[in-house]
Amino acid sequence: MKILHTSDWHLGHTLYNYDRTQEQMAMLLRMVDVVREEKPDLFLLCGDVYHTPQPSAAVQTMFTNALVAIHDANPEMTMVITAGNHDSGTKHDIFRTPWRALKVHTIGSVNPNQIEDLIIEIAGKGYVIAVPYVNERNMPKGLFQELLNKVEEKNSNNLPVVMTAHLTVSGCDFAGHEHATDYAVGGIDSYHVEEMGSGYDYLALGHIHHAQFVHGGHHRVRYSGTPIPVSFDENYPHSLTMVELTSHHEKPIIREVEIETHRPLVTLPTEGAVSWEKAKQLLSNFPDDVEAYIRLHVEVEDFLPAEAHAEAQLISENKKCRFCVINTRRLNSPIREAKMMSVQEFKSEEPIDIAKRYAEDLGIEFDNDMNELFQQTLDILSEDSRK
Ligand SMILES: [Mn+2]
Repeated sequence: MKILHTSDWHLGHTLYNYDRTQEQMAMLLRMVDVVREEKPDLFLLCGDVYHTPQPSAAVQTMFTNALVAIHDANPEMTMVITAGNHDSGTKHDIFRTPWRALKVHTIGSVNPNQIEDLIIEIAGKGYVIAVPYVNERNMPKGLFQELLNKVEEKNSNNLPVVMTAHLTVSGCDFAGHEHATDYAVGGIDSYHVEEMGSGYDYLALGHIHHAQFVHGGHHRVRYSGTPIPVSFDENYPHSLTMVELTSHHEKPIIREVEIETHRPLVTLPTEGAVSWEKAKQLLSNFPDDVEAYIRLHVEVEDFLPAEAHAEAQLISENKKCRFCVINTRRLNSPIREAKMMSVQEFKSEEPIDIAKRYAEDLGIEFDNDMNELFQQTLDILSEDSRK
């Protein structure tokens, strides 16, 4: 069984209010080409189809047209599309029935009384256990192993077994995810790879945007990463993953297929930060005809000049690049070493300590007034959550 594994398309994502339809279309066309060339038996899109639960009509049309084009590129192929934490699970299921006519299976949510709905058999080829994003509070206990056991019972021909999930597996590399809150908020908790059960031949993951094998997953547990960067910090090549499985209990053969970014996200300078004067120079030296998004990293003594943003806009006016944002770093504030934190570590932090660190990063003094204000806000919030 040959599998194309992708996730986190985030269709409809805008970058600093710039419309990204063009690049998203280019990515979708590339998907169609890869499917035509590779002729996979199974196409897996493991969550975060859209960037928001309420995508516009135009974005939904773009996606549904792309699905039909991908199907047409290899009509024998089965497609399995699960919802991610950015998607609306219920909306994801609306067209479940008509999509089946094109061998497209949409899985938006888990019904604990009908978990066998998550098992898709591809006749003579293999099994897919399609688990969408599930808020940890609603995740049925032992769901993964129960599903794997159900498949094991049916699988008398020793066909390959693939499972999907949209979640964080602990110990993976968060590169590209700027805010730790991406994991802690929205109910995304991290799972140990052992909690995902045993009995699958390949575990196709979505949620983390950097393509990678999961540590401890014996080279059969993998995030495909985003095919198109969603943030400036995703400054690595983007790809989809091709997997070949011969039979149950055999090692998968895995390779990446690079997806070129149509309009790259560029940070100037590429490392560190420079003065505002130097940053302006870098921006004006940026080639006129290169389509890119630009972020500037600027070192300041106190604050950026008020007109800095307008100045940068003016410099890029006659260029094809799109100026997005200026990130500042204060010269005199001691630069704390960036610290990698696990979700557990982050959760054990007191909110006030996180706020204090944030203030420190911004160069704001966290005085008694701030302290009090923060405490009051926390009290209001905790009262609200009790209602
Ligand atoms: Mn995502």
